[in-house]
Amino acid sequence: MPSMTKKLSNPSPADIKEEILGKYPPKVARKRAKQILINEALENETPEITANVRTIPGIITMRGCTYAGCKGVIMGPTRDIVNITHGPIGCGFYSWLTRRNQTDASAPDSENYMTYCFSTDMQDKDIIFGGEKKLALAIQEAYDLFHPKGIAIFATCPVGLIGDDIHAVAAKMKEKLGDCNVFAFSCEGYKGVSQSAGHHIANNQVFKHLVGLNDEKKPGEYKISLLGEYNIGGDGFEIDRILKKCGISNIATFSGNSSYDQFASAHTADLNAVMCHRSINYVADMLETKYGVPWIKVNFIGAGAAAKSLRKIAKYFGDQKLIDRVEEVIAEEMPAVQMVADEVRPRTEGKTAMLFVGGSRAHHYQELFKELGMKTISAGYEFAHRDDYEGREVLPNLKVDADSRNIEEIEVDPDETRYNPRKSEAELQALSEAGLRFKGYDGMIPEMDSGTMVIDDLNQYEAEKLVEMLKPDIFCAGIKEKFSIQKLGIPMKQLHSYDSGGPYAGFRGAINFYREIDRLVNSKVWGYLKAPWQENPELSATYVWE
Ligand code: CFM
Repeated sequence: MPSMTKKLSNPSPADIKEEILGKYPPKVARKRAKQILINEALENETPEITANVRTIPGIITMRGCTYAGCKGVIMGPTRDIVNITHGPIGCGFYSWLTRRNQTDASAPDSENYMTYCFSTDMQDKDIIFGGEKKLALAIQEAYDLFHPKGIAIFATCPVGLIGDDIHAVAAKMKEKLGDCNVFAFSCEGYKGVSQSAGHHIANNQVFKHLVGLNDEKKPGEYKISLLGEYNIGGDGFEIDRILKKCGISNIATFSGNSSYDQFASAHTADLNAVMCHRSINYVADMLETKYGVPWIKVNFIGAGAAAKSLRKIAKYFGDQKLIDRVEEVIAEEMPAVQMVADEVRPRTEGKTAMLFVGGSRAHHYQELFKELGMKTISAGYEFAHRDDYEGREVLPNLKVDADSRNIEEIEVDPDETRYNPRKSEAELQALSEAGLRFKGYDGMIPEMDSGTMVIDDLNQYEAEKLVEMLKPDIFCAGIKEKFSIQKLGIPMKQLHSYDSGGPYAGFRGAINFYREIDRLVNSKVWGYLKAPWQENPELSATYVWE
């Protein structure tokens, strides 16, 4: 196909932006211009980007829907809650085992419903006459079969359109069943502009219906909860291995390899460590307001970042025994990481990467690329908000539009009996002065070099243009992008599902990542993408009668 790209030998970011926008009608171009940012060092401030706004109809976005964010992302990784999709069978089917969140159900008494697909399988007549009765029957059937501790109901688009009252059905069934916690999520696919709205809807309900149900004291000296870690490709297993080695107890992971009881006990931890800021930061705030548990931002993607995060946790508890143990663990783990980094680095140094992932990985994975000596030349989130780009300082200035107003914000007050500030104001102050930052996140933009391109809600057309013009050595995104990028002759790494690989978190994860990226960016196969006759049409033939 003839390419419309102007032949620029060394296009500047401004040329690229102009070229991309040039294809759009003026109104679309004006809107996209605010979501395509050329990073520059401004005096004391971070450049502003537009984010968390509707995708323009007709554009092939990389985003998913609100139901996906709720049912798939937040509730998907919990093994012992039965998740029933109330809707046509397609929604249940396509969200069945498609995210690579892993679980460990090896204990003899651990239930695992993740391998099942539960759906009310709505038909035309249910759309016309209402689906509430069918939903109640489905809940009863799941209960009779499995007797789970909890049943969660997820609304799909048609359920919202016909007005089934899923919360009333859930409340009625909870009362009827007696020993099963039934709750529902109004997470219709169209409810928000992306899956981010689904995270919020899910987390609010988890906070209302699950967190705080179990006050029993869990064993452990240093108790944390890990917020926003979903155990994709076993990342959570590796983080748990490291924490355990350090003597840190993980009370609850939201929600990788989690269970009903972990959510119920989360409020008993003494610190919340936030991995994915986008999907869960408000839960950290709510846990602090209601129960007095402070939070810090961590990142276990990248060996250096993992070591830094462990040191932060140790600093918070302030116990010399833990501080020393963390140093010992880092000293034990790092040589193997360093050995592979040293081996690979001569082959990866100076190569370039582009990262377009949901809401935190496009930032976190820049750490791993830095450890390989690679430069991230363009990155963006599918659905993150301005605070994930520019830092939490912008939170008070965020515009509340009709779409964000649609998503419930729950009011939380200190719990009358269980609010217990884990550190006094003076202790928190002293820790902050010693360099430990609470509730802090600076976002992705300040950490990227000037002249790099930060693009929100990238679409297929823009992805192809970027790759054509900047020719990165690797492009990271998801399955929807994979093959169109590979057809352009650029290796593509899935950073949602990790293509069947992983873990990439922690120390062992870093080693896995270094080796895979080395293989990808140095493979010769990309040079053979064009058939010989496309490059050099030298064969000729004549018809016999000529
Ligand atoms: Fe958080 Fe995630 Fe992400 Fe996310 Fe996701 Fe994911 Fe992601 Mo896919 S919770 S924002 S909604 S880190 S499923 S584990 S990889 S888009 S960058």
